[in-house]
Amino acid sequence: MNSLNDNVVTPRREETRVAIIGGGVAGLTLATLLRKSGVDCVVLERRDRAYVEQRQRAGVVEARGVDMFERWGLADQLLAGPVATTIDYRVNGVGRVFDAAAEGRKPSRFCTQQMLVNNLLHQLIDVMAGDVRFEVTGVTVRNDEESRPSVGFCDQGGAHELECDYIVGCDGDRGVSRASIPDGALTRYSYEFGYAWLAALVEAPVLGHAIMAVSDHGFVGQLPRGPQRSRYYLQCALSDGPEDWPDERLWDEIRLRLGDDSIANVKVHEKFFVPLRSVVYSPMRYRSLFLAGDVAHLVPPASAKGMNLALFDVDILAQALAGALQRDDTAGLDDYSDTCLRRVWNYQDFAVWMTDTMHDAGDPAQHGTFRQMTARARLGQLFSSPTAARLHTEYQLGLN
Ligand code: RFL
Repeated sequence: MNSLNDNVVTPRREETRVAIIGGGVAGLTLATLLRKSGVDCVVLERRDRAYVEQRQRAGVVEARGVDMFERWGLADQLLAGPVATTIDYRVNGVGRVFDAAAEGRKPSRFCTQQMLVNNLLHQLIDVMAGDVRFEVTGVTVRNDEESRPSVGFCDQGGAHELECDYIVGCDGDRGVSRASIPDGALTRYSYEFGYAWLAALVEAPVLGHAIMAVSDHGFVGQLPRGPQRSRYYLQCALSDGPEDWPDERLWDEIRLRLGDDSIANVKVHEKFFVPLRSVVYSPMRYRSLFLAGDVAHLVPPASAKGMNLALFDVDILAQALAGALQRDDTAGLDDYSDTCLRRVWNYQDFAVWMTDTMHDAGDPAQHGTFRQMTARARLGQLFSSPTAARLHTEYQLGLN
């Protein structure tokens, strides 16, 4: 019961094993895996369910993620959509289709982040009766040596103090969990690429293969976002905003960069701008608080790996938490940060490769004509060198 005393609200005390801050793809997947393992947890999400359900971002669950959901017995419930193995890499309008399929490996699948999140919400809340609190405010983290870890928050019922064994921060780059860690405890590594992407969700499907195209006018990509829609990404200046990109200019640039005059203007549902940057925080743990997903690392969207890295983190963490809480074996938790960061750095390197190659090979104003030609040679290797093709396939499938 809440009690009021001189305007001081006594929070209602609650208990769980794992308190998860953030109900995006990382938090919801972790909670679903923990429920599957029989570990009690509560997800605290600041937005309402409708908002979380409609937030659109990634499009492909890599092959490793597909394997992971199969291993947890959740692939049929969570993944939908056709297989995704091909990318049309175009240079000045001339396309070559790269097939990222490997013998004996299951393919990646088109499954938009929105579709995955909707399926997770249904599975976790409606099927498994999981505990997700939406629209919470004022989340605070208590993670010291003196007391049991706990998370404070408010909802319509008042103030709560959720005691737990472990706290997991899945609250993205601007959340409160990482901010609760004292200065100096984590190292931040970052790199700014110096340009941005305009992302435009449009009412037109991808016809054929996903496209990543460079031209002398800059980068443009077109990636599937469901049966009726696709997202175009266009390289633009960091300072660009919506006023610089009316729909007419958007379509003119798409036609110019793809070298295809037959593309018609169709409805544009949304436009937003993403600065291209890479960030890593190390280690991904502070005492009883673990970080997973975007709160610990950001990759530029050219790599299409942010959601997939988040899925890897929570796969490792769910197993480690179950080991600690059910078998008193904390080895998995002790290794968590090193295990994830090894993979994160591999994919940061892949993201730098993709981002530099797809932009240097385009507009020579980027890094000059010499780097334009070396980047085009690098892209060409994917089609002439089986060794280069094999490494690229491994990265696309998420095997590194
Ligand atoms: P999310 O999905 O941002 O979820 C964080 C959640 O935490 C909540 N939150 C709080 N809750 C309670 N209290 C607080 N104080 C809170 N602060 C925040 C938020 O409301 C939210 O619900 O992070 P998460 O779970 O770590 O998942 C990461 C992925 O969303 C992200 O990496 C991907 O979307 C990145 N990404 C892509 N990844 C891919 O694997 N393939 C792609 O093709 C791909 N394309 C993209 C992308 C990201 C993009 N943007 C928007 C930068 C394309 C774009 C344009």
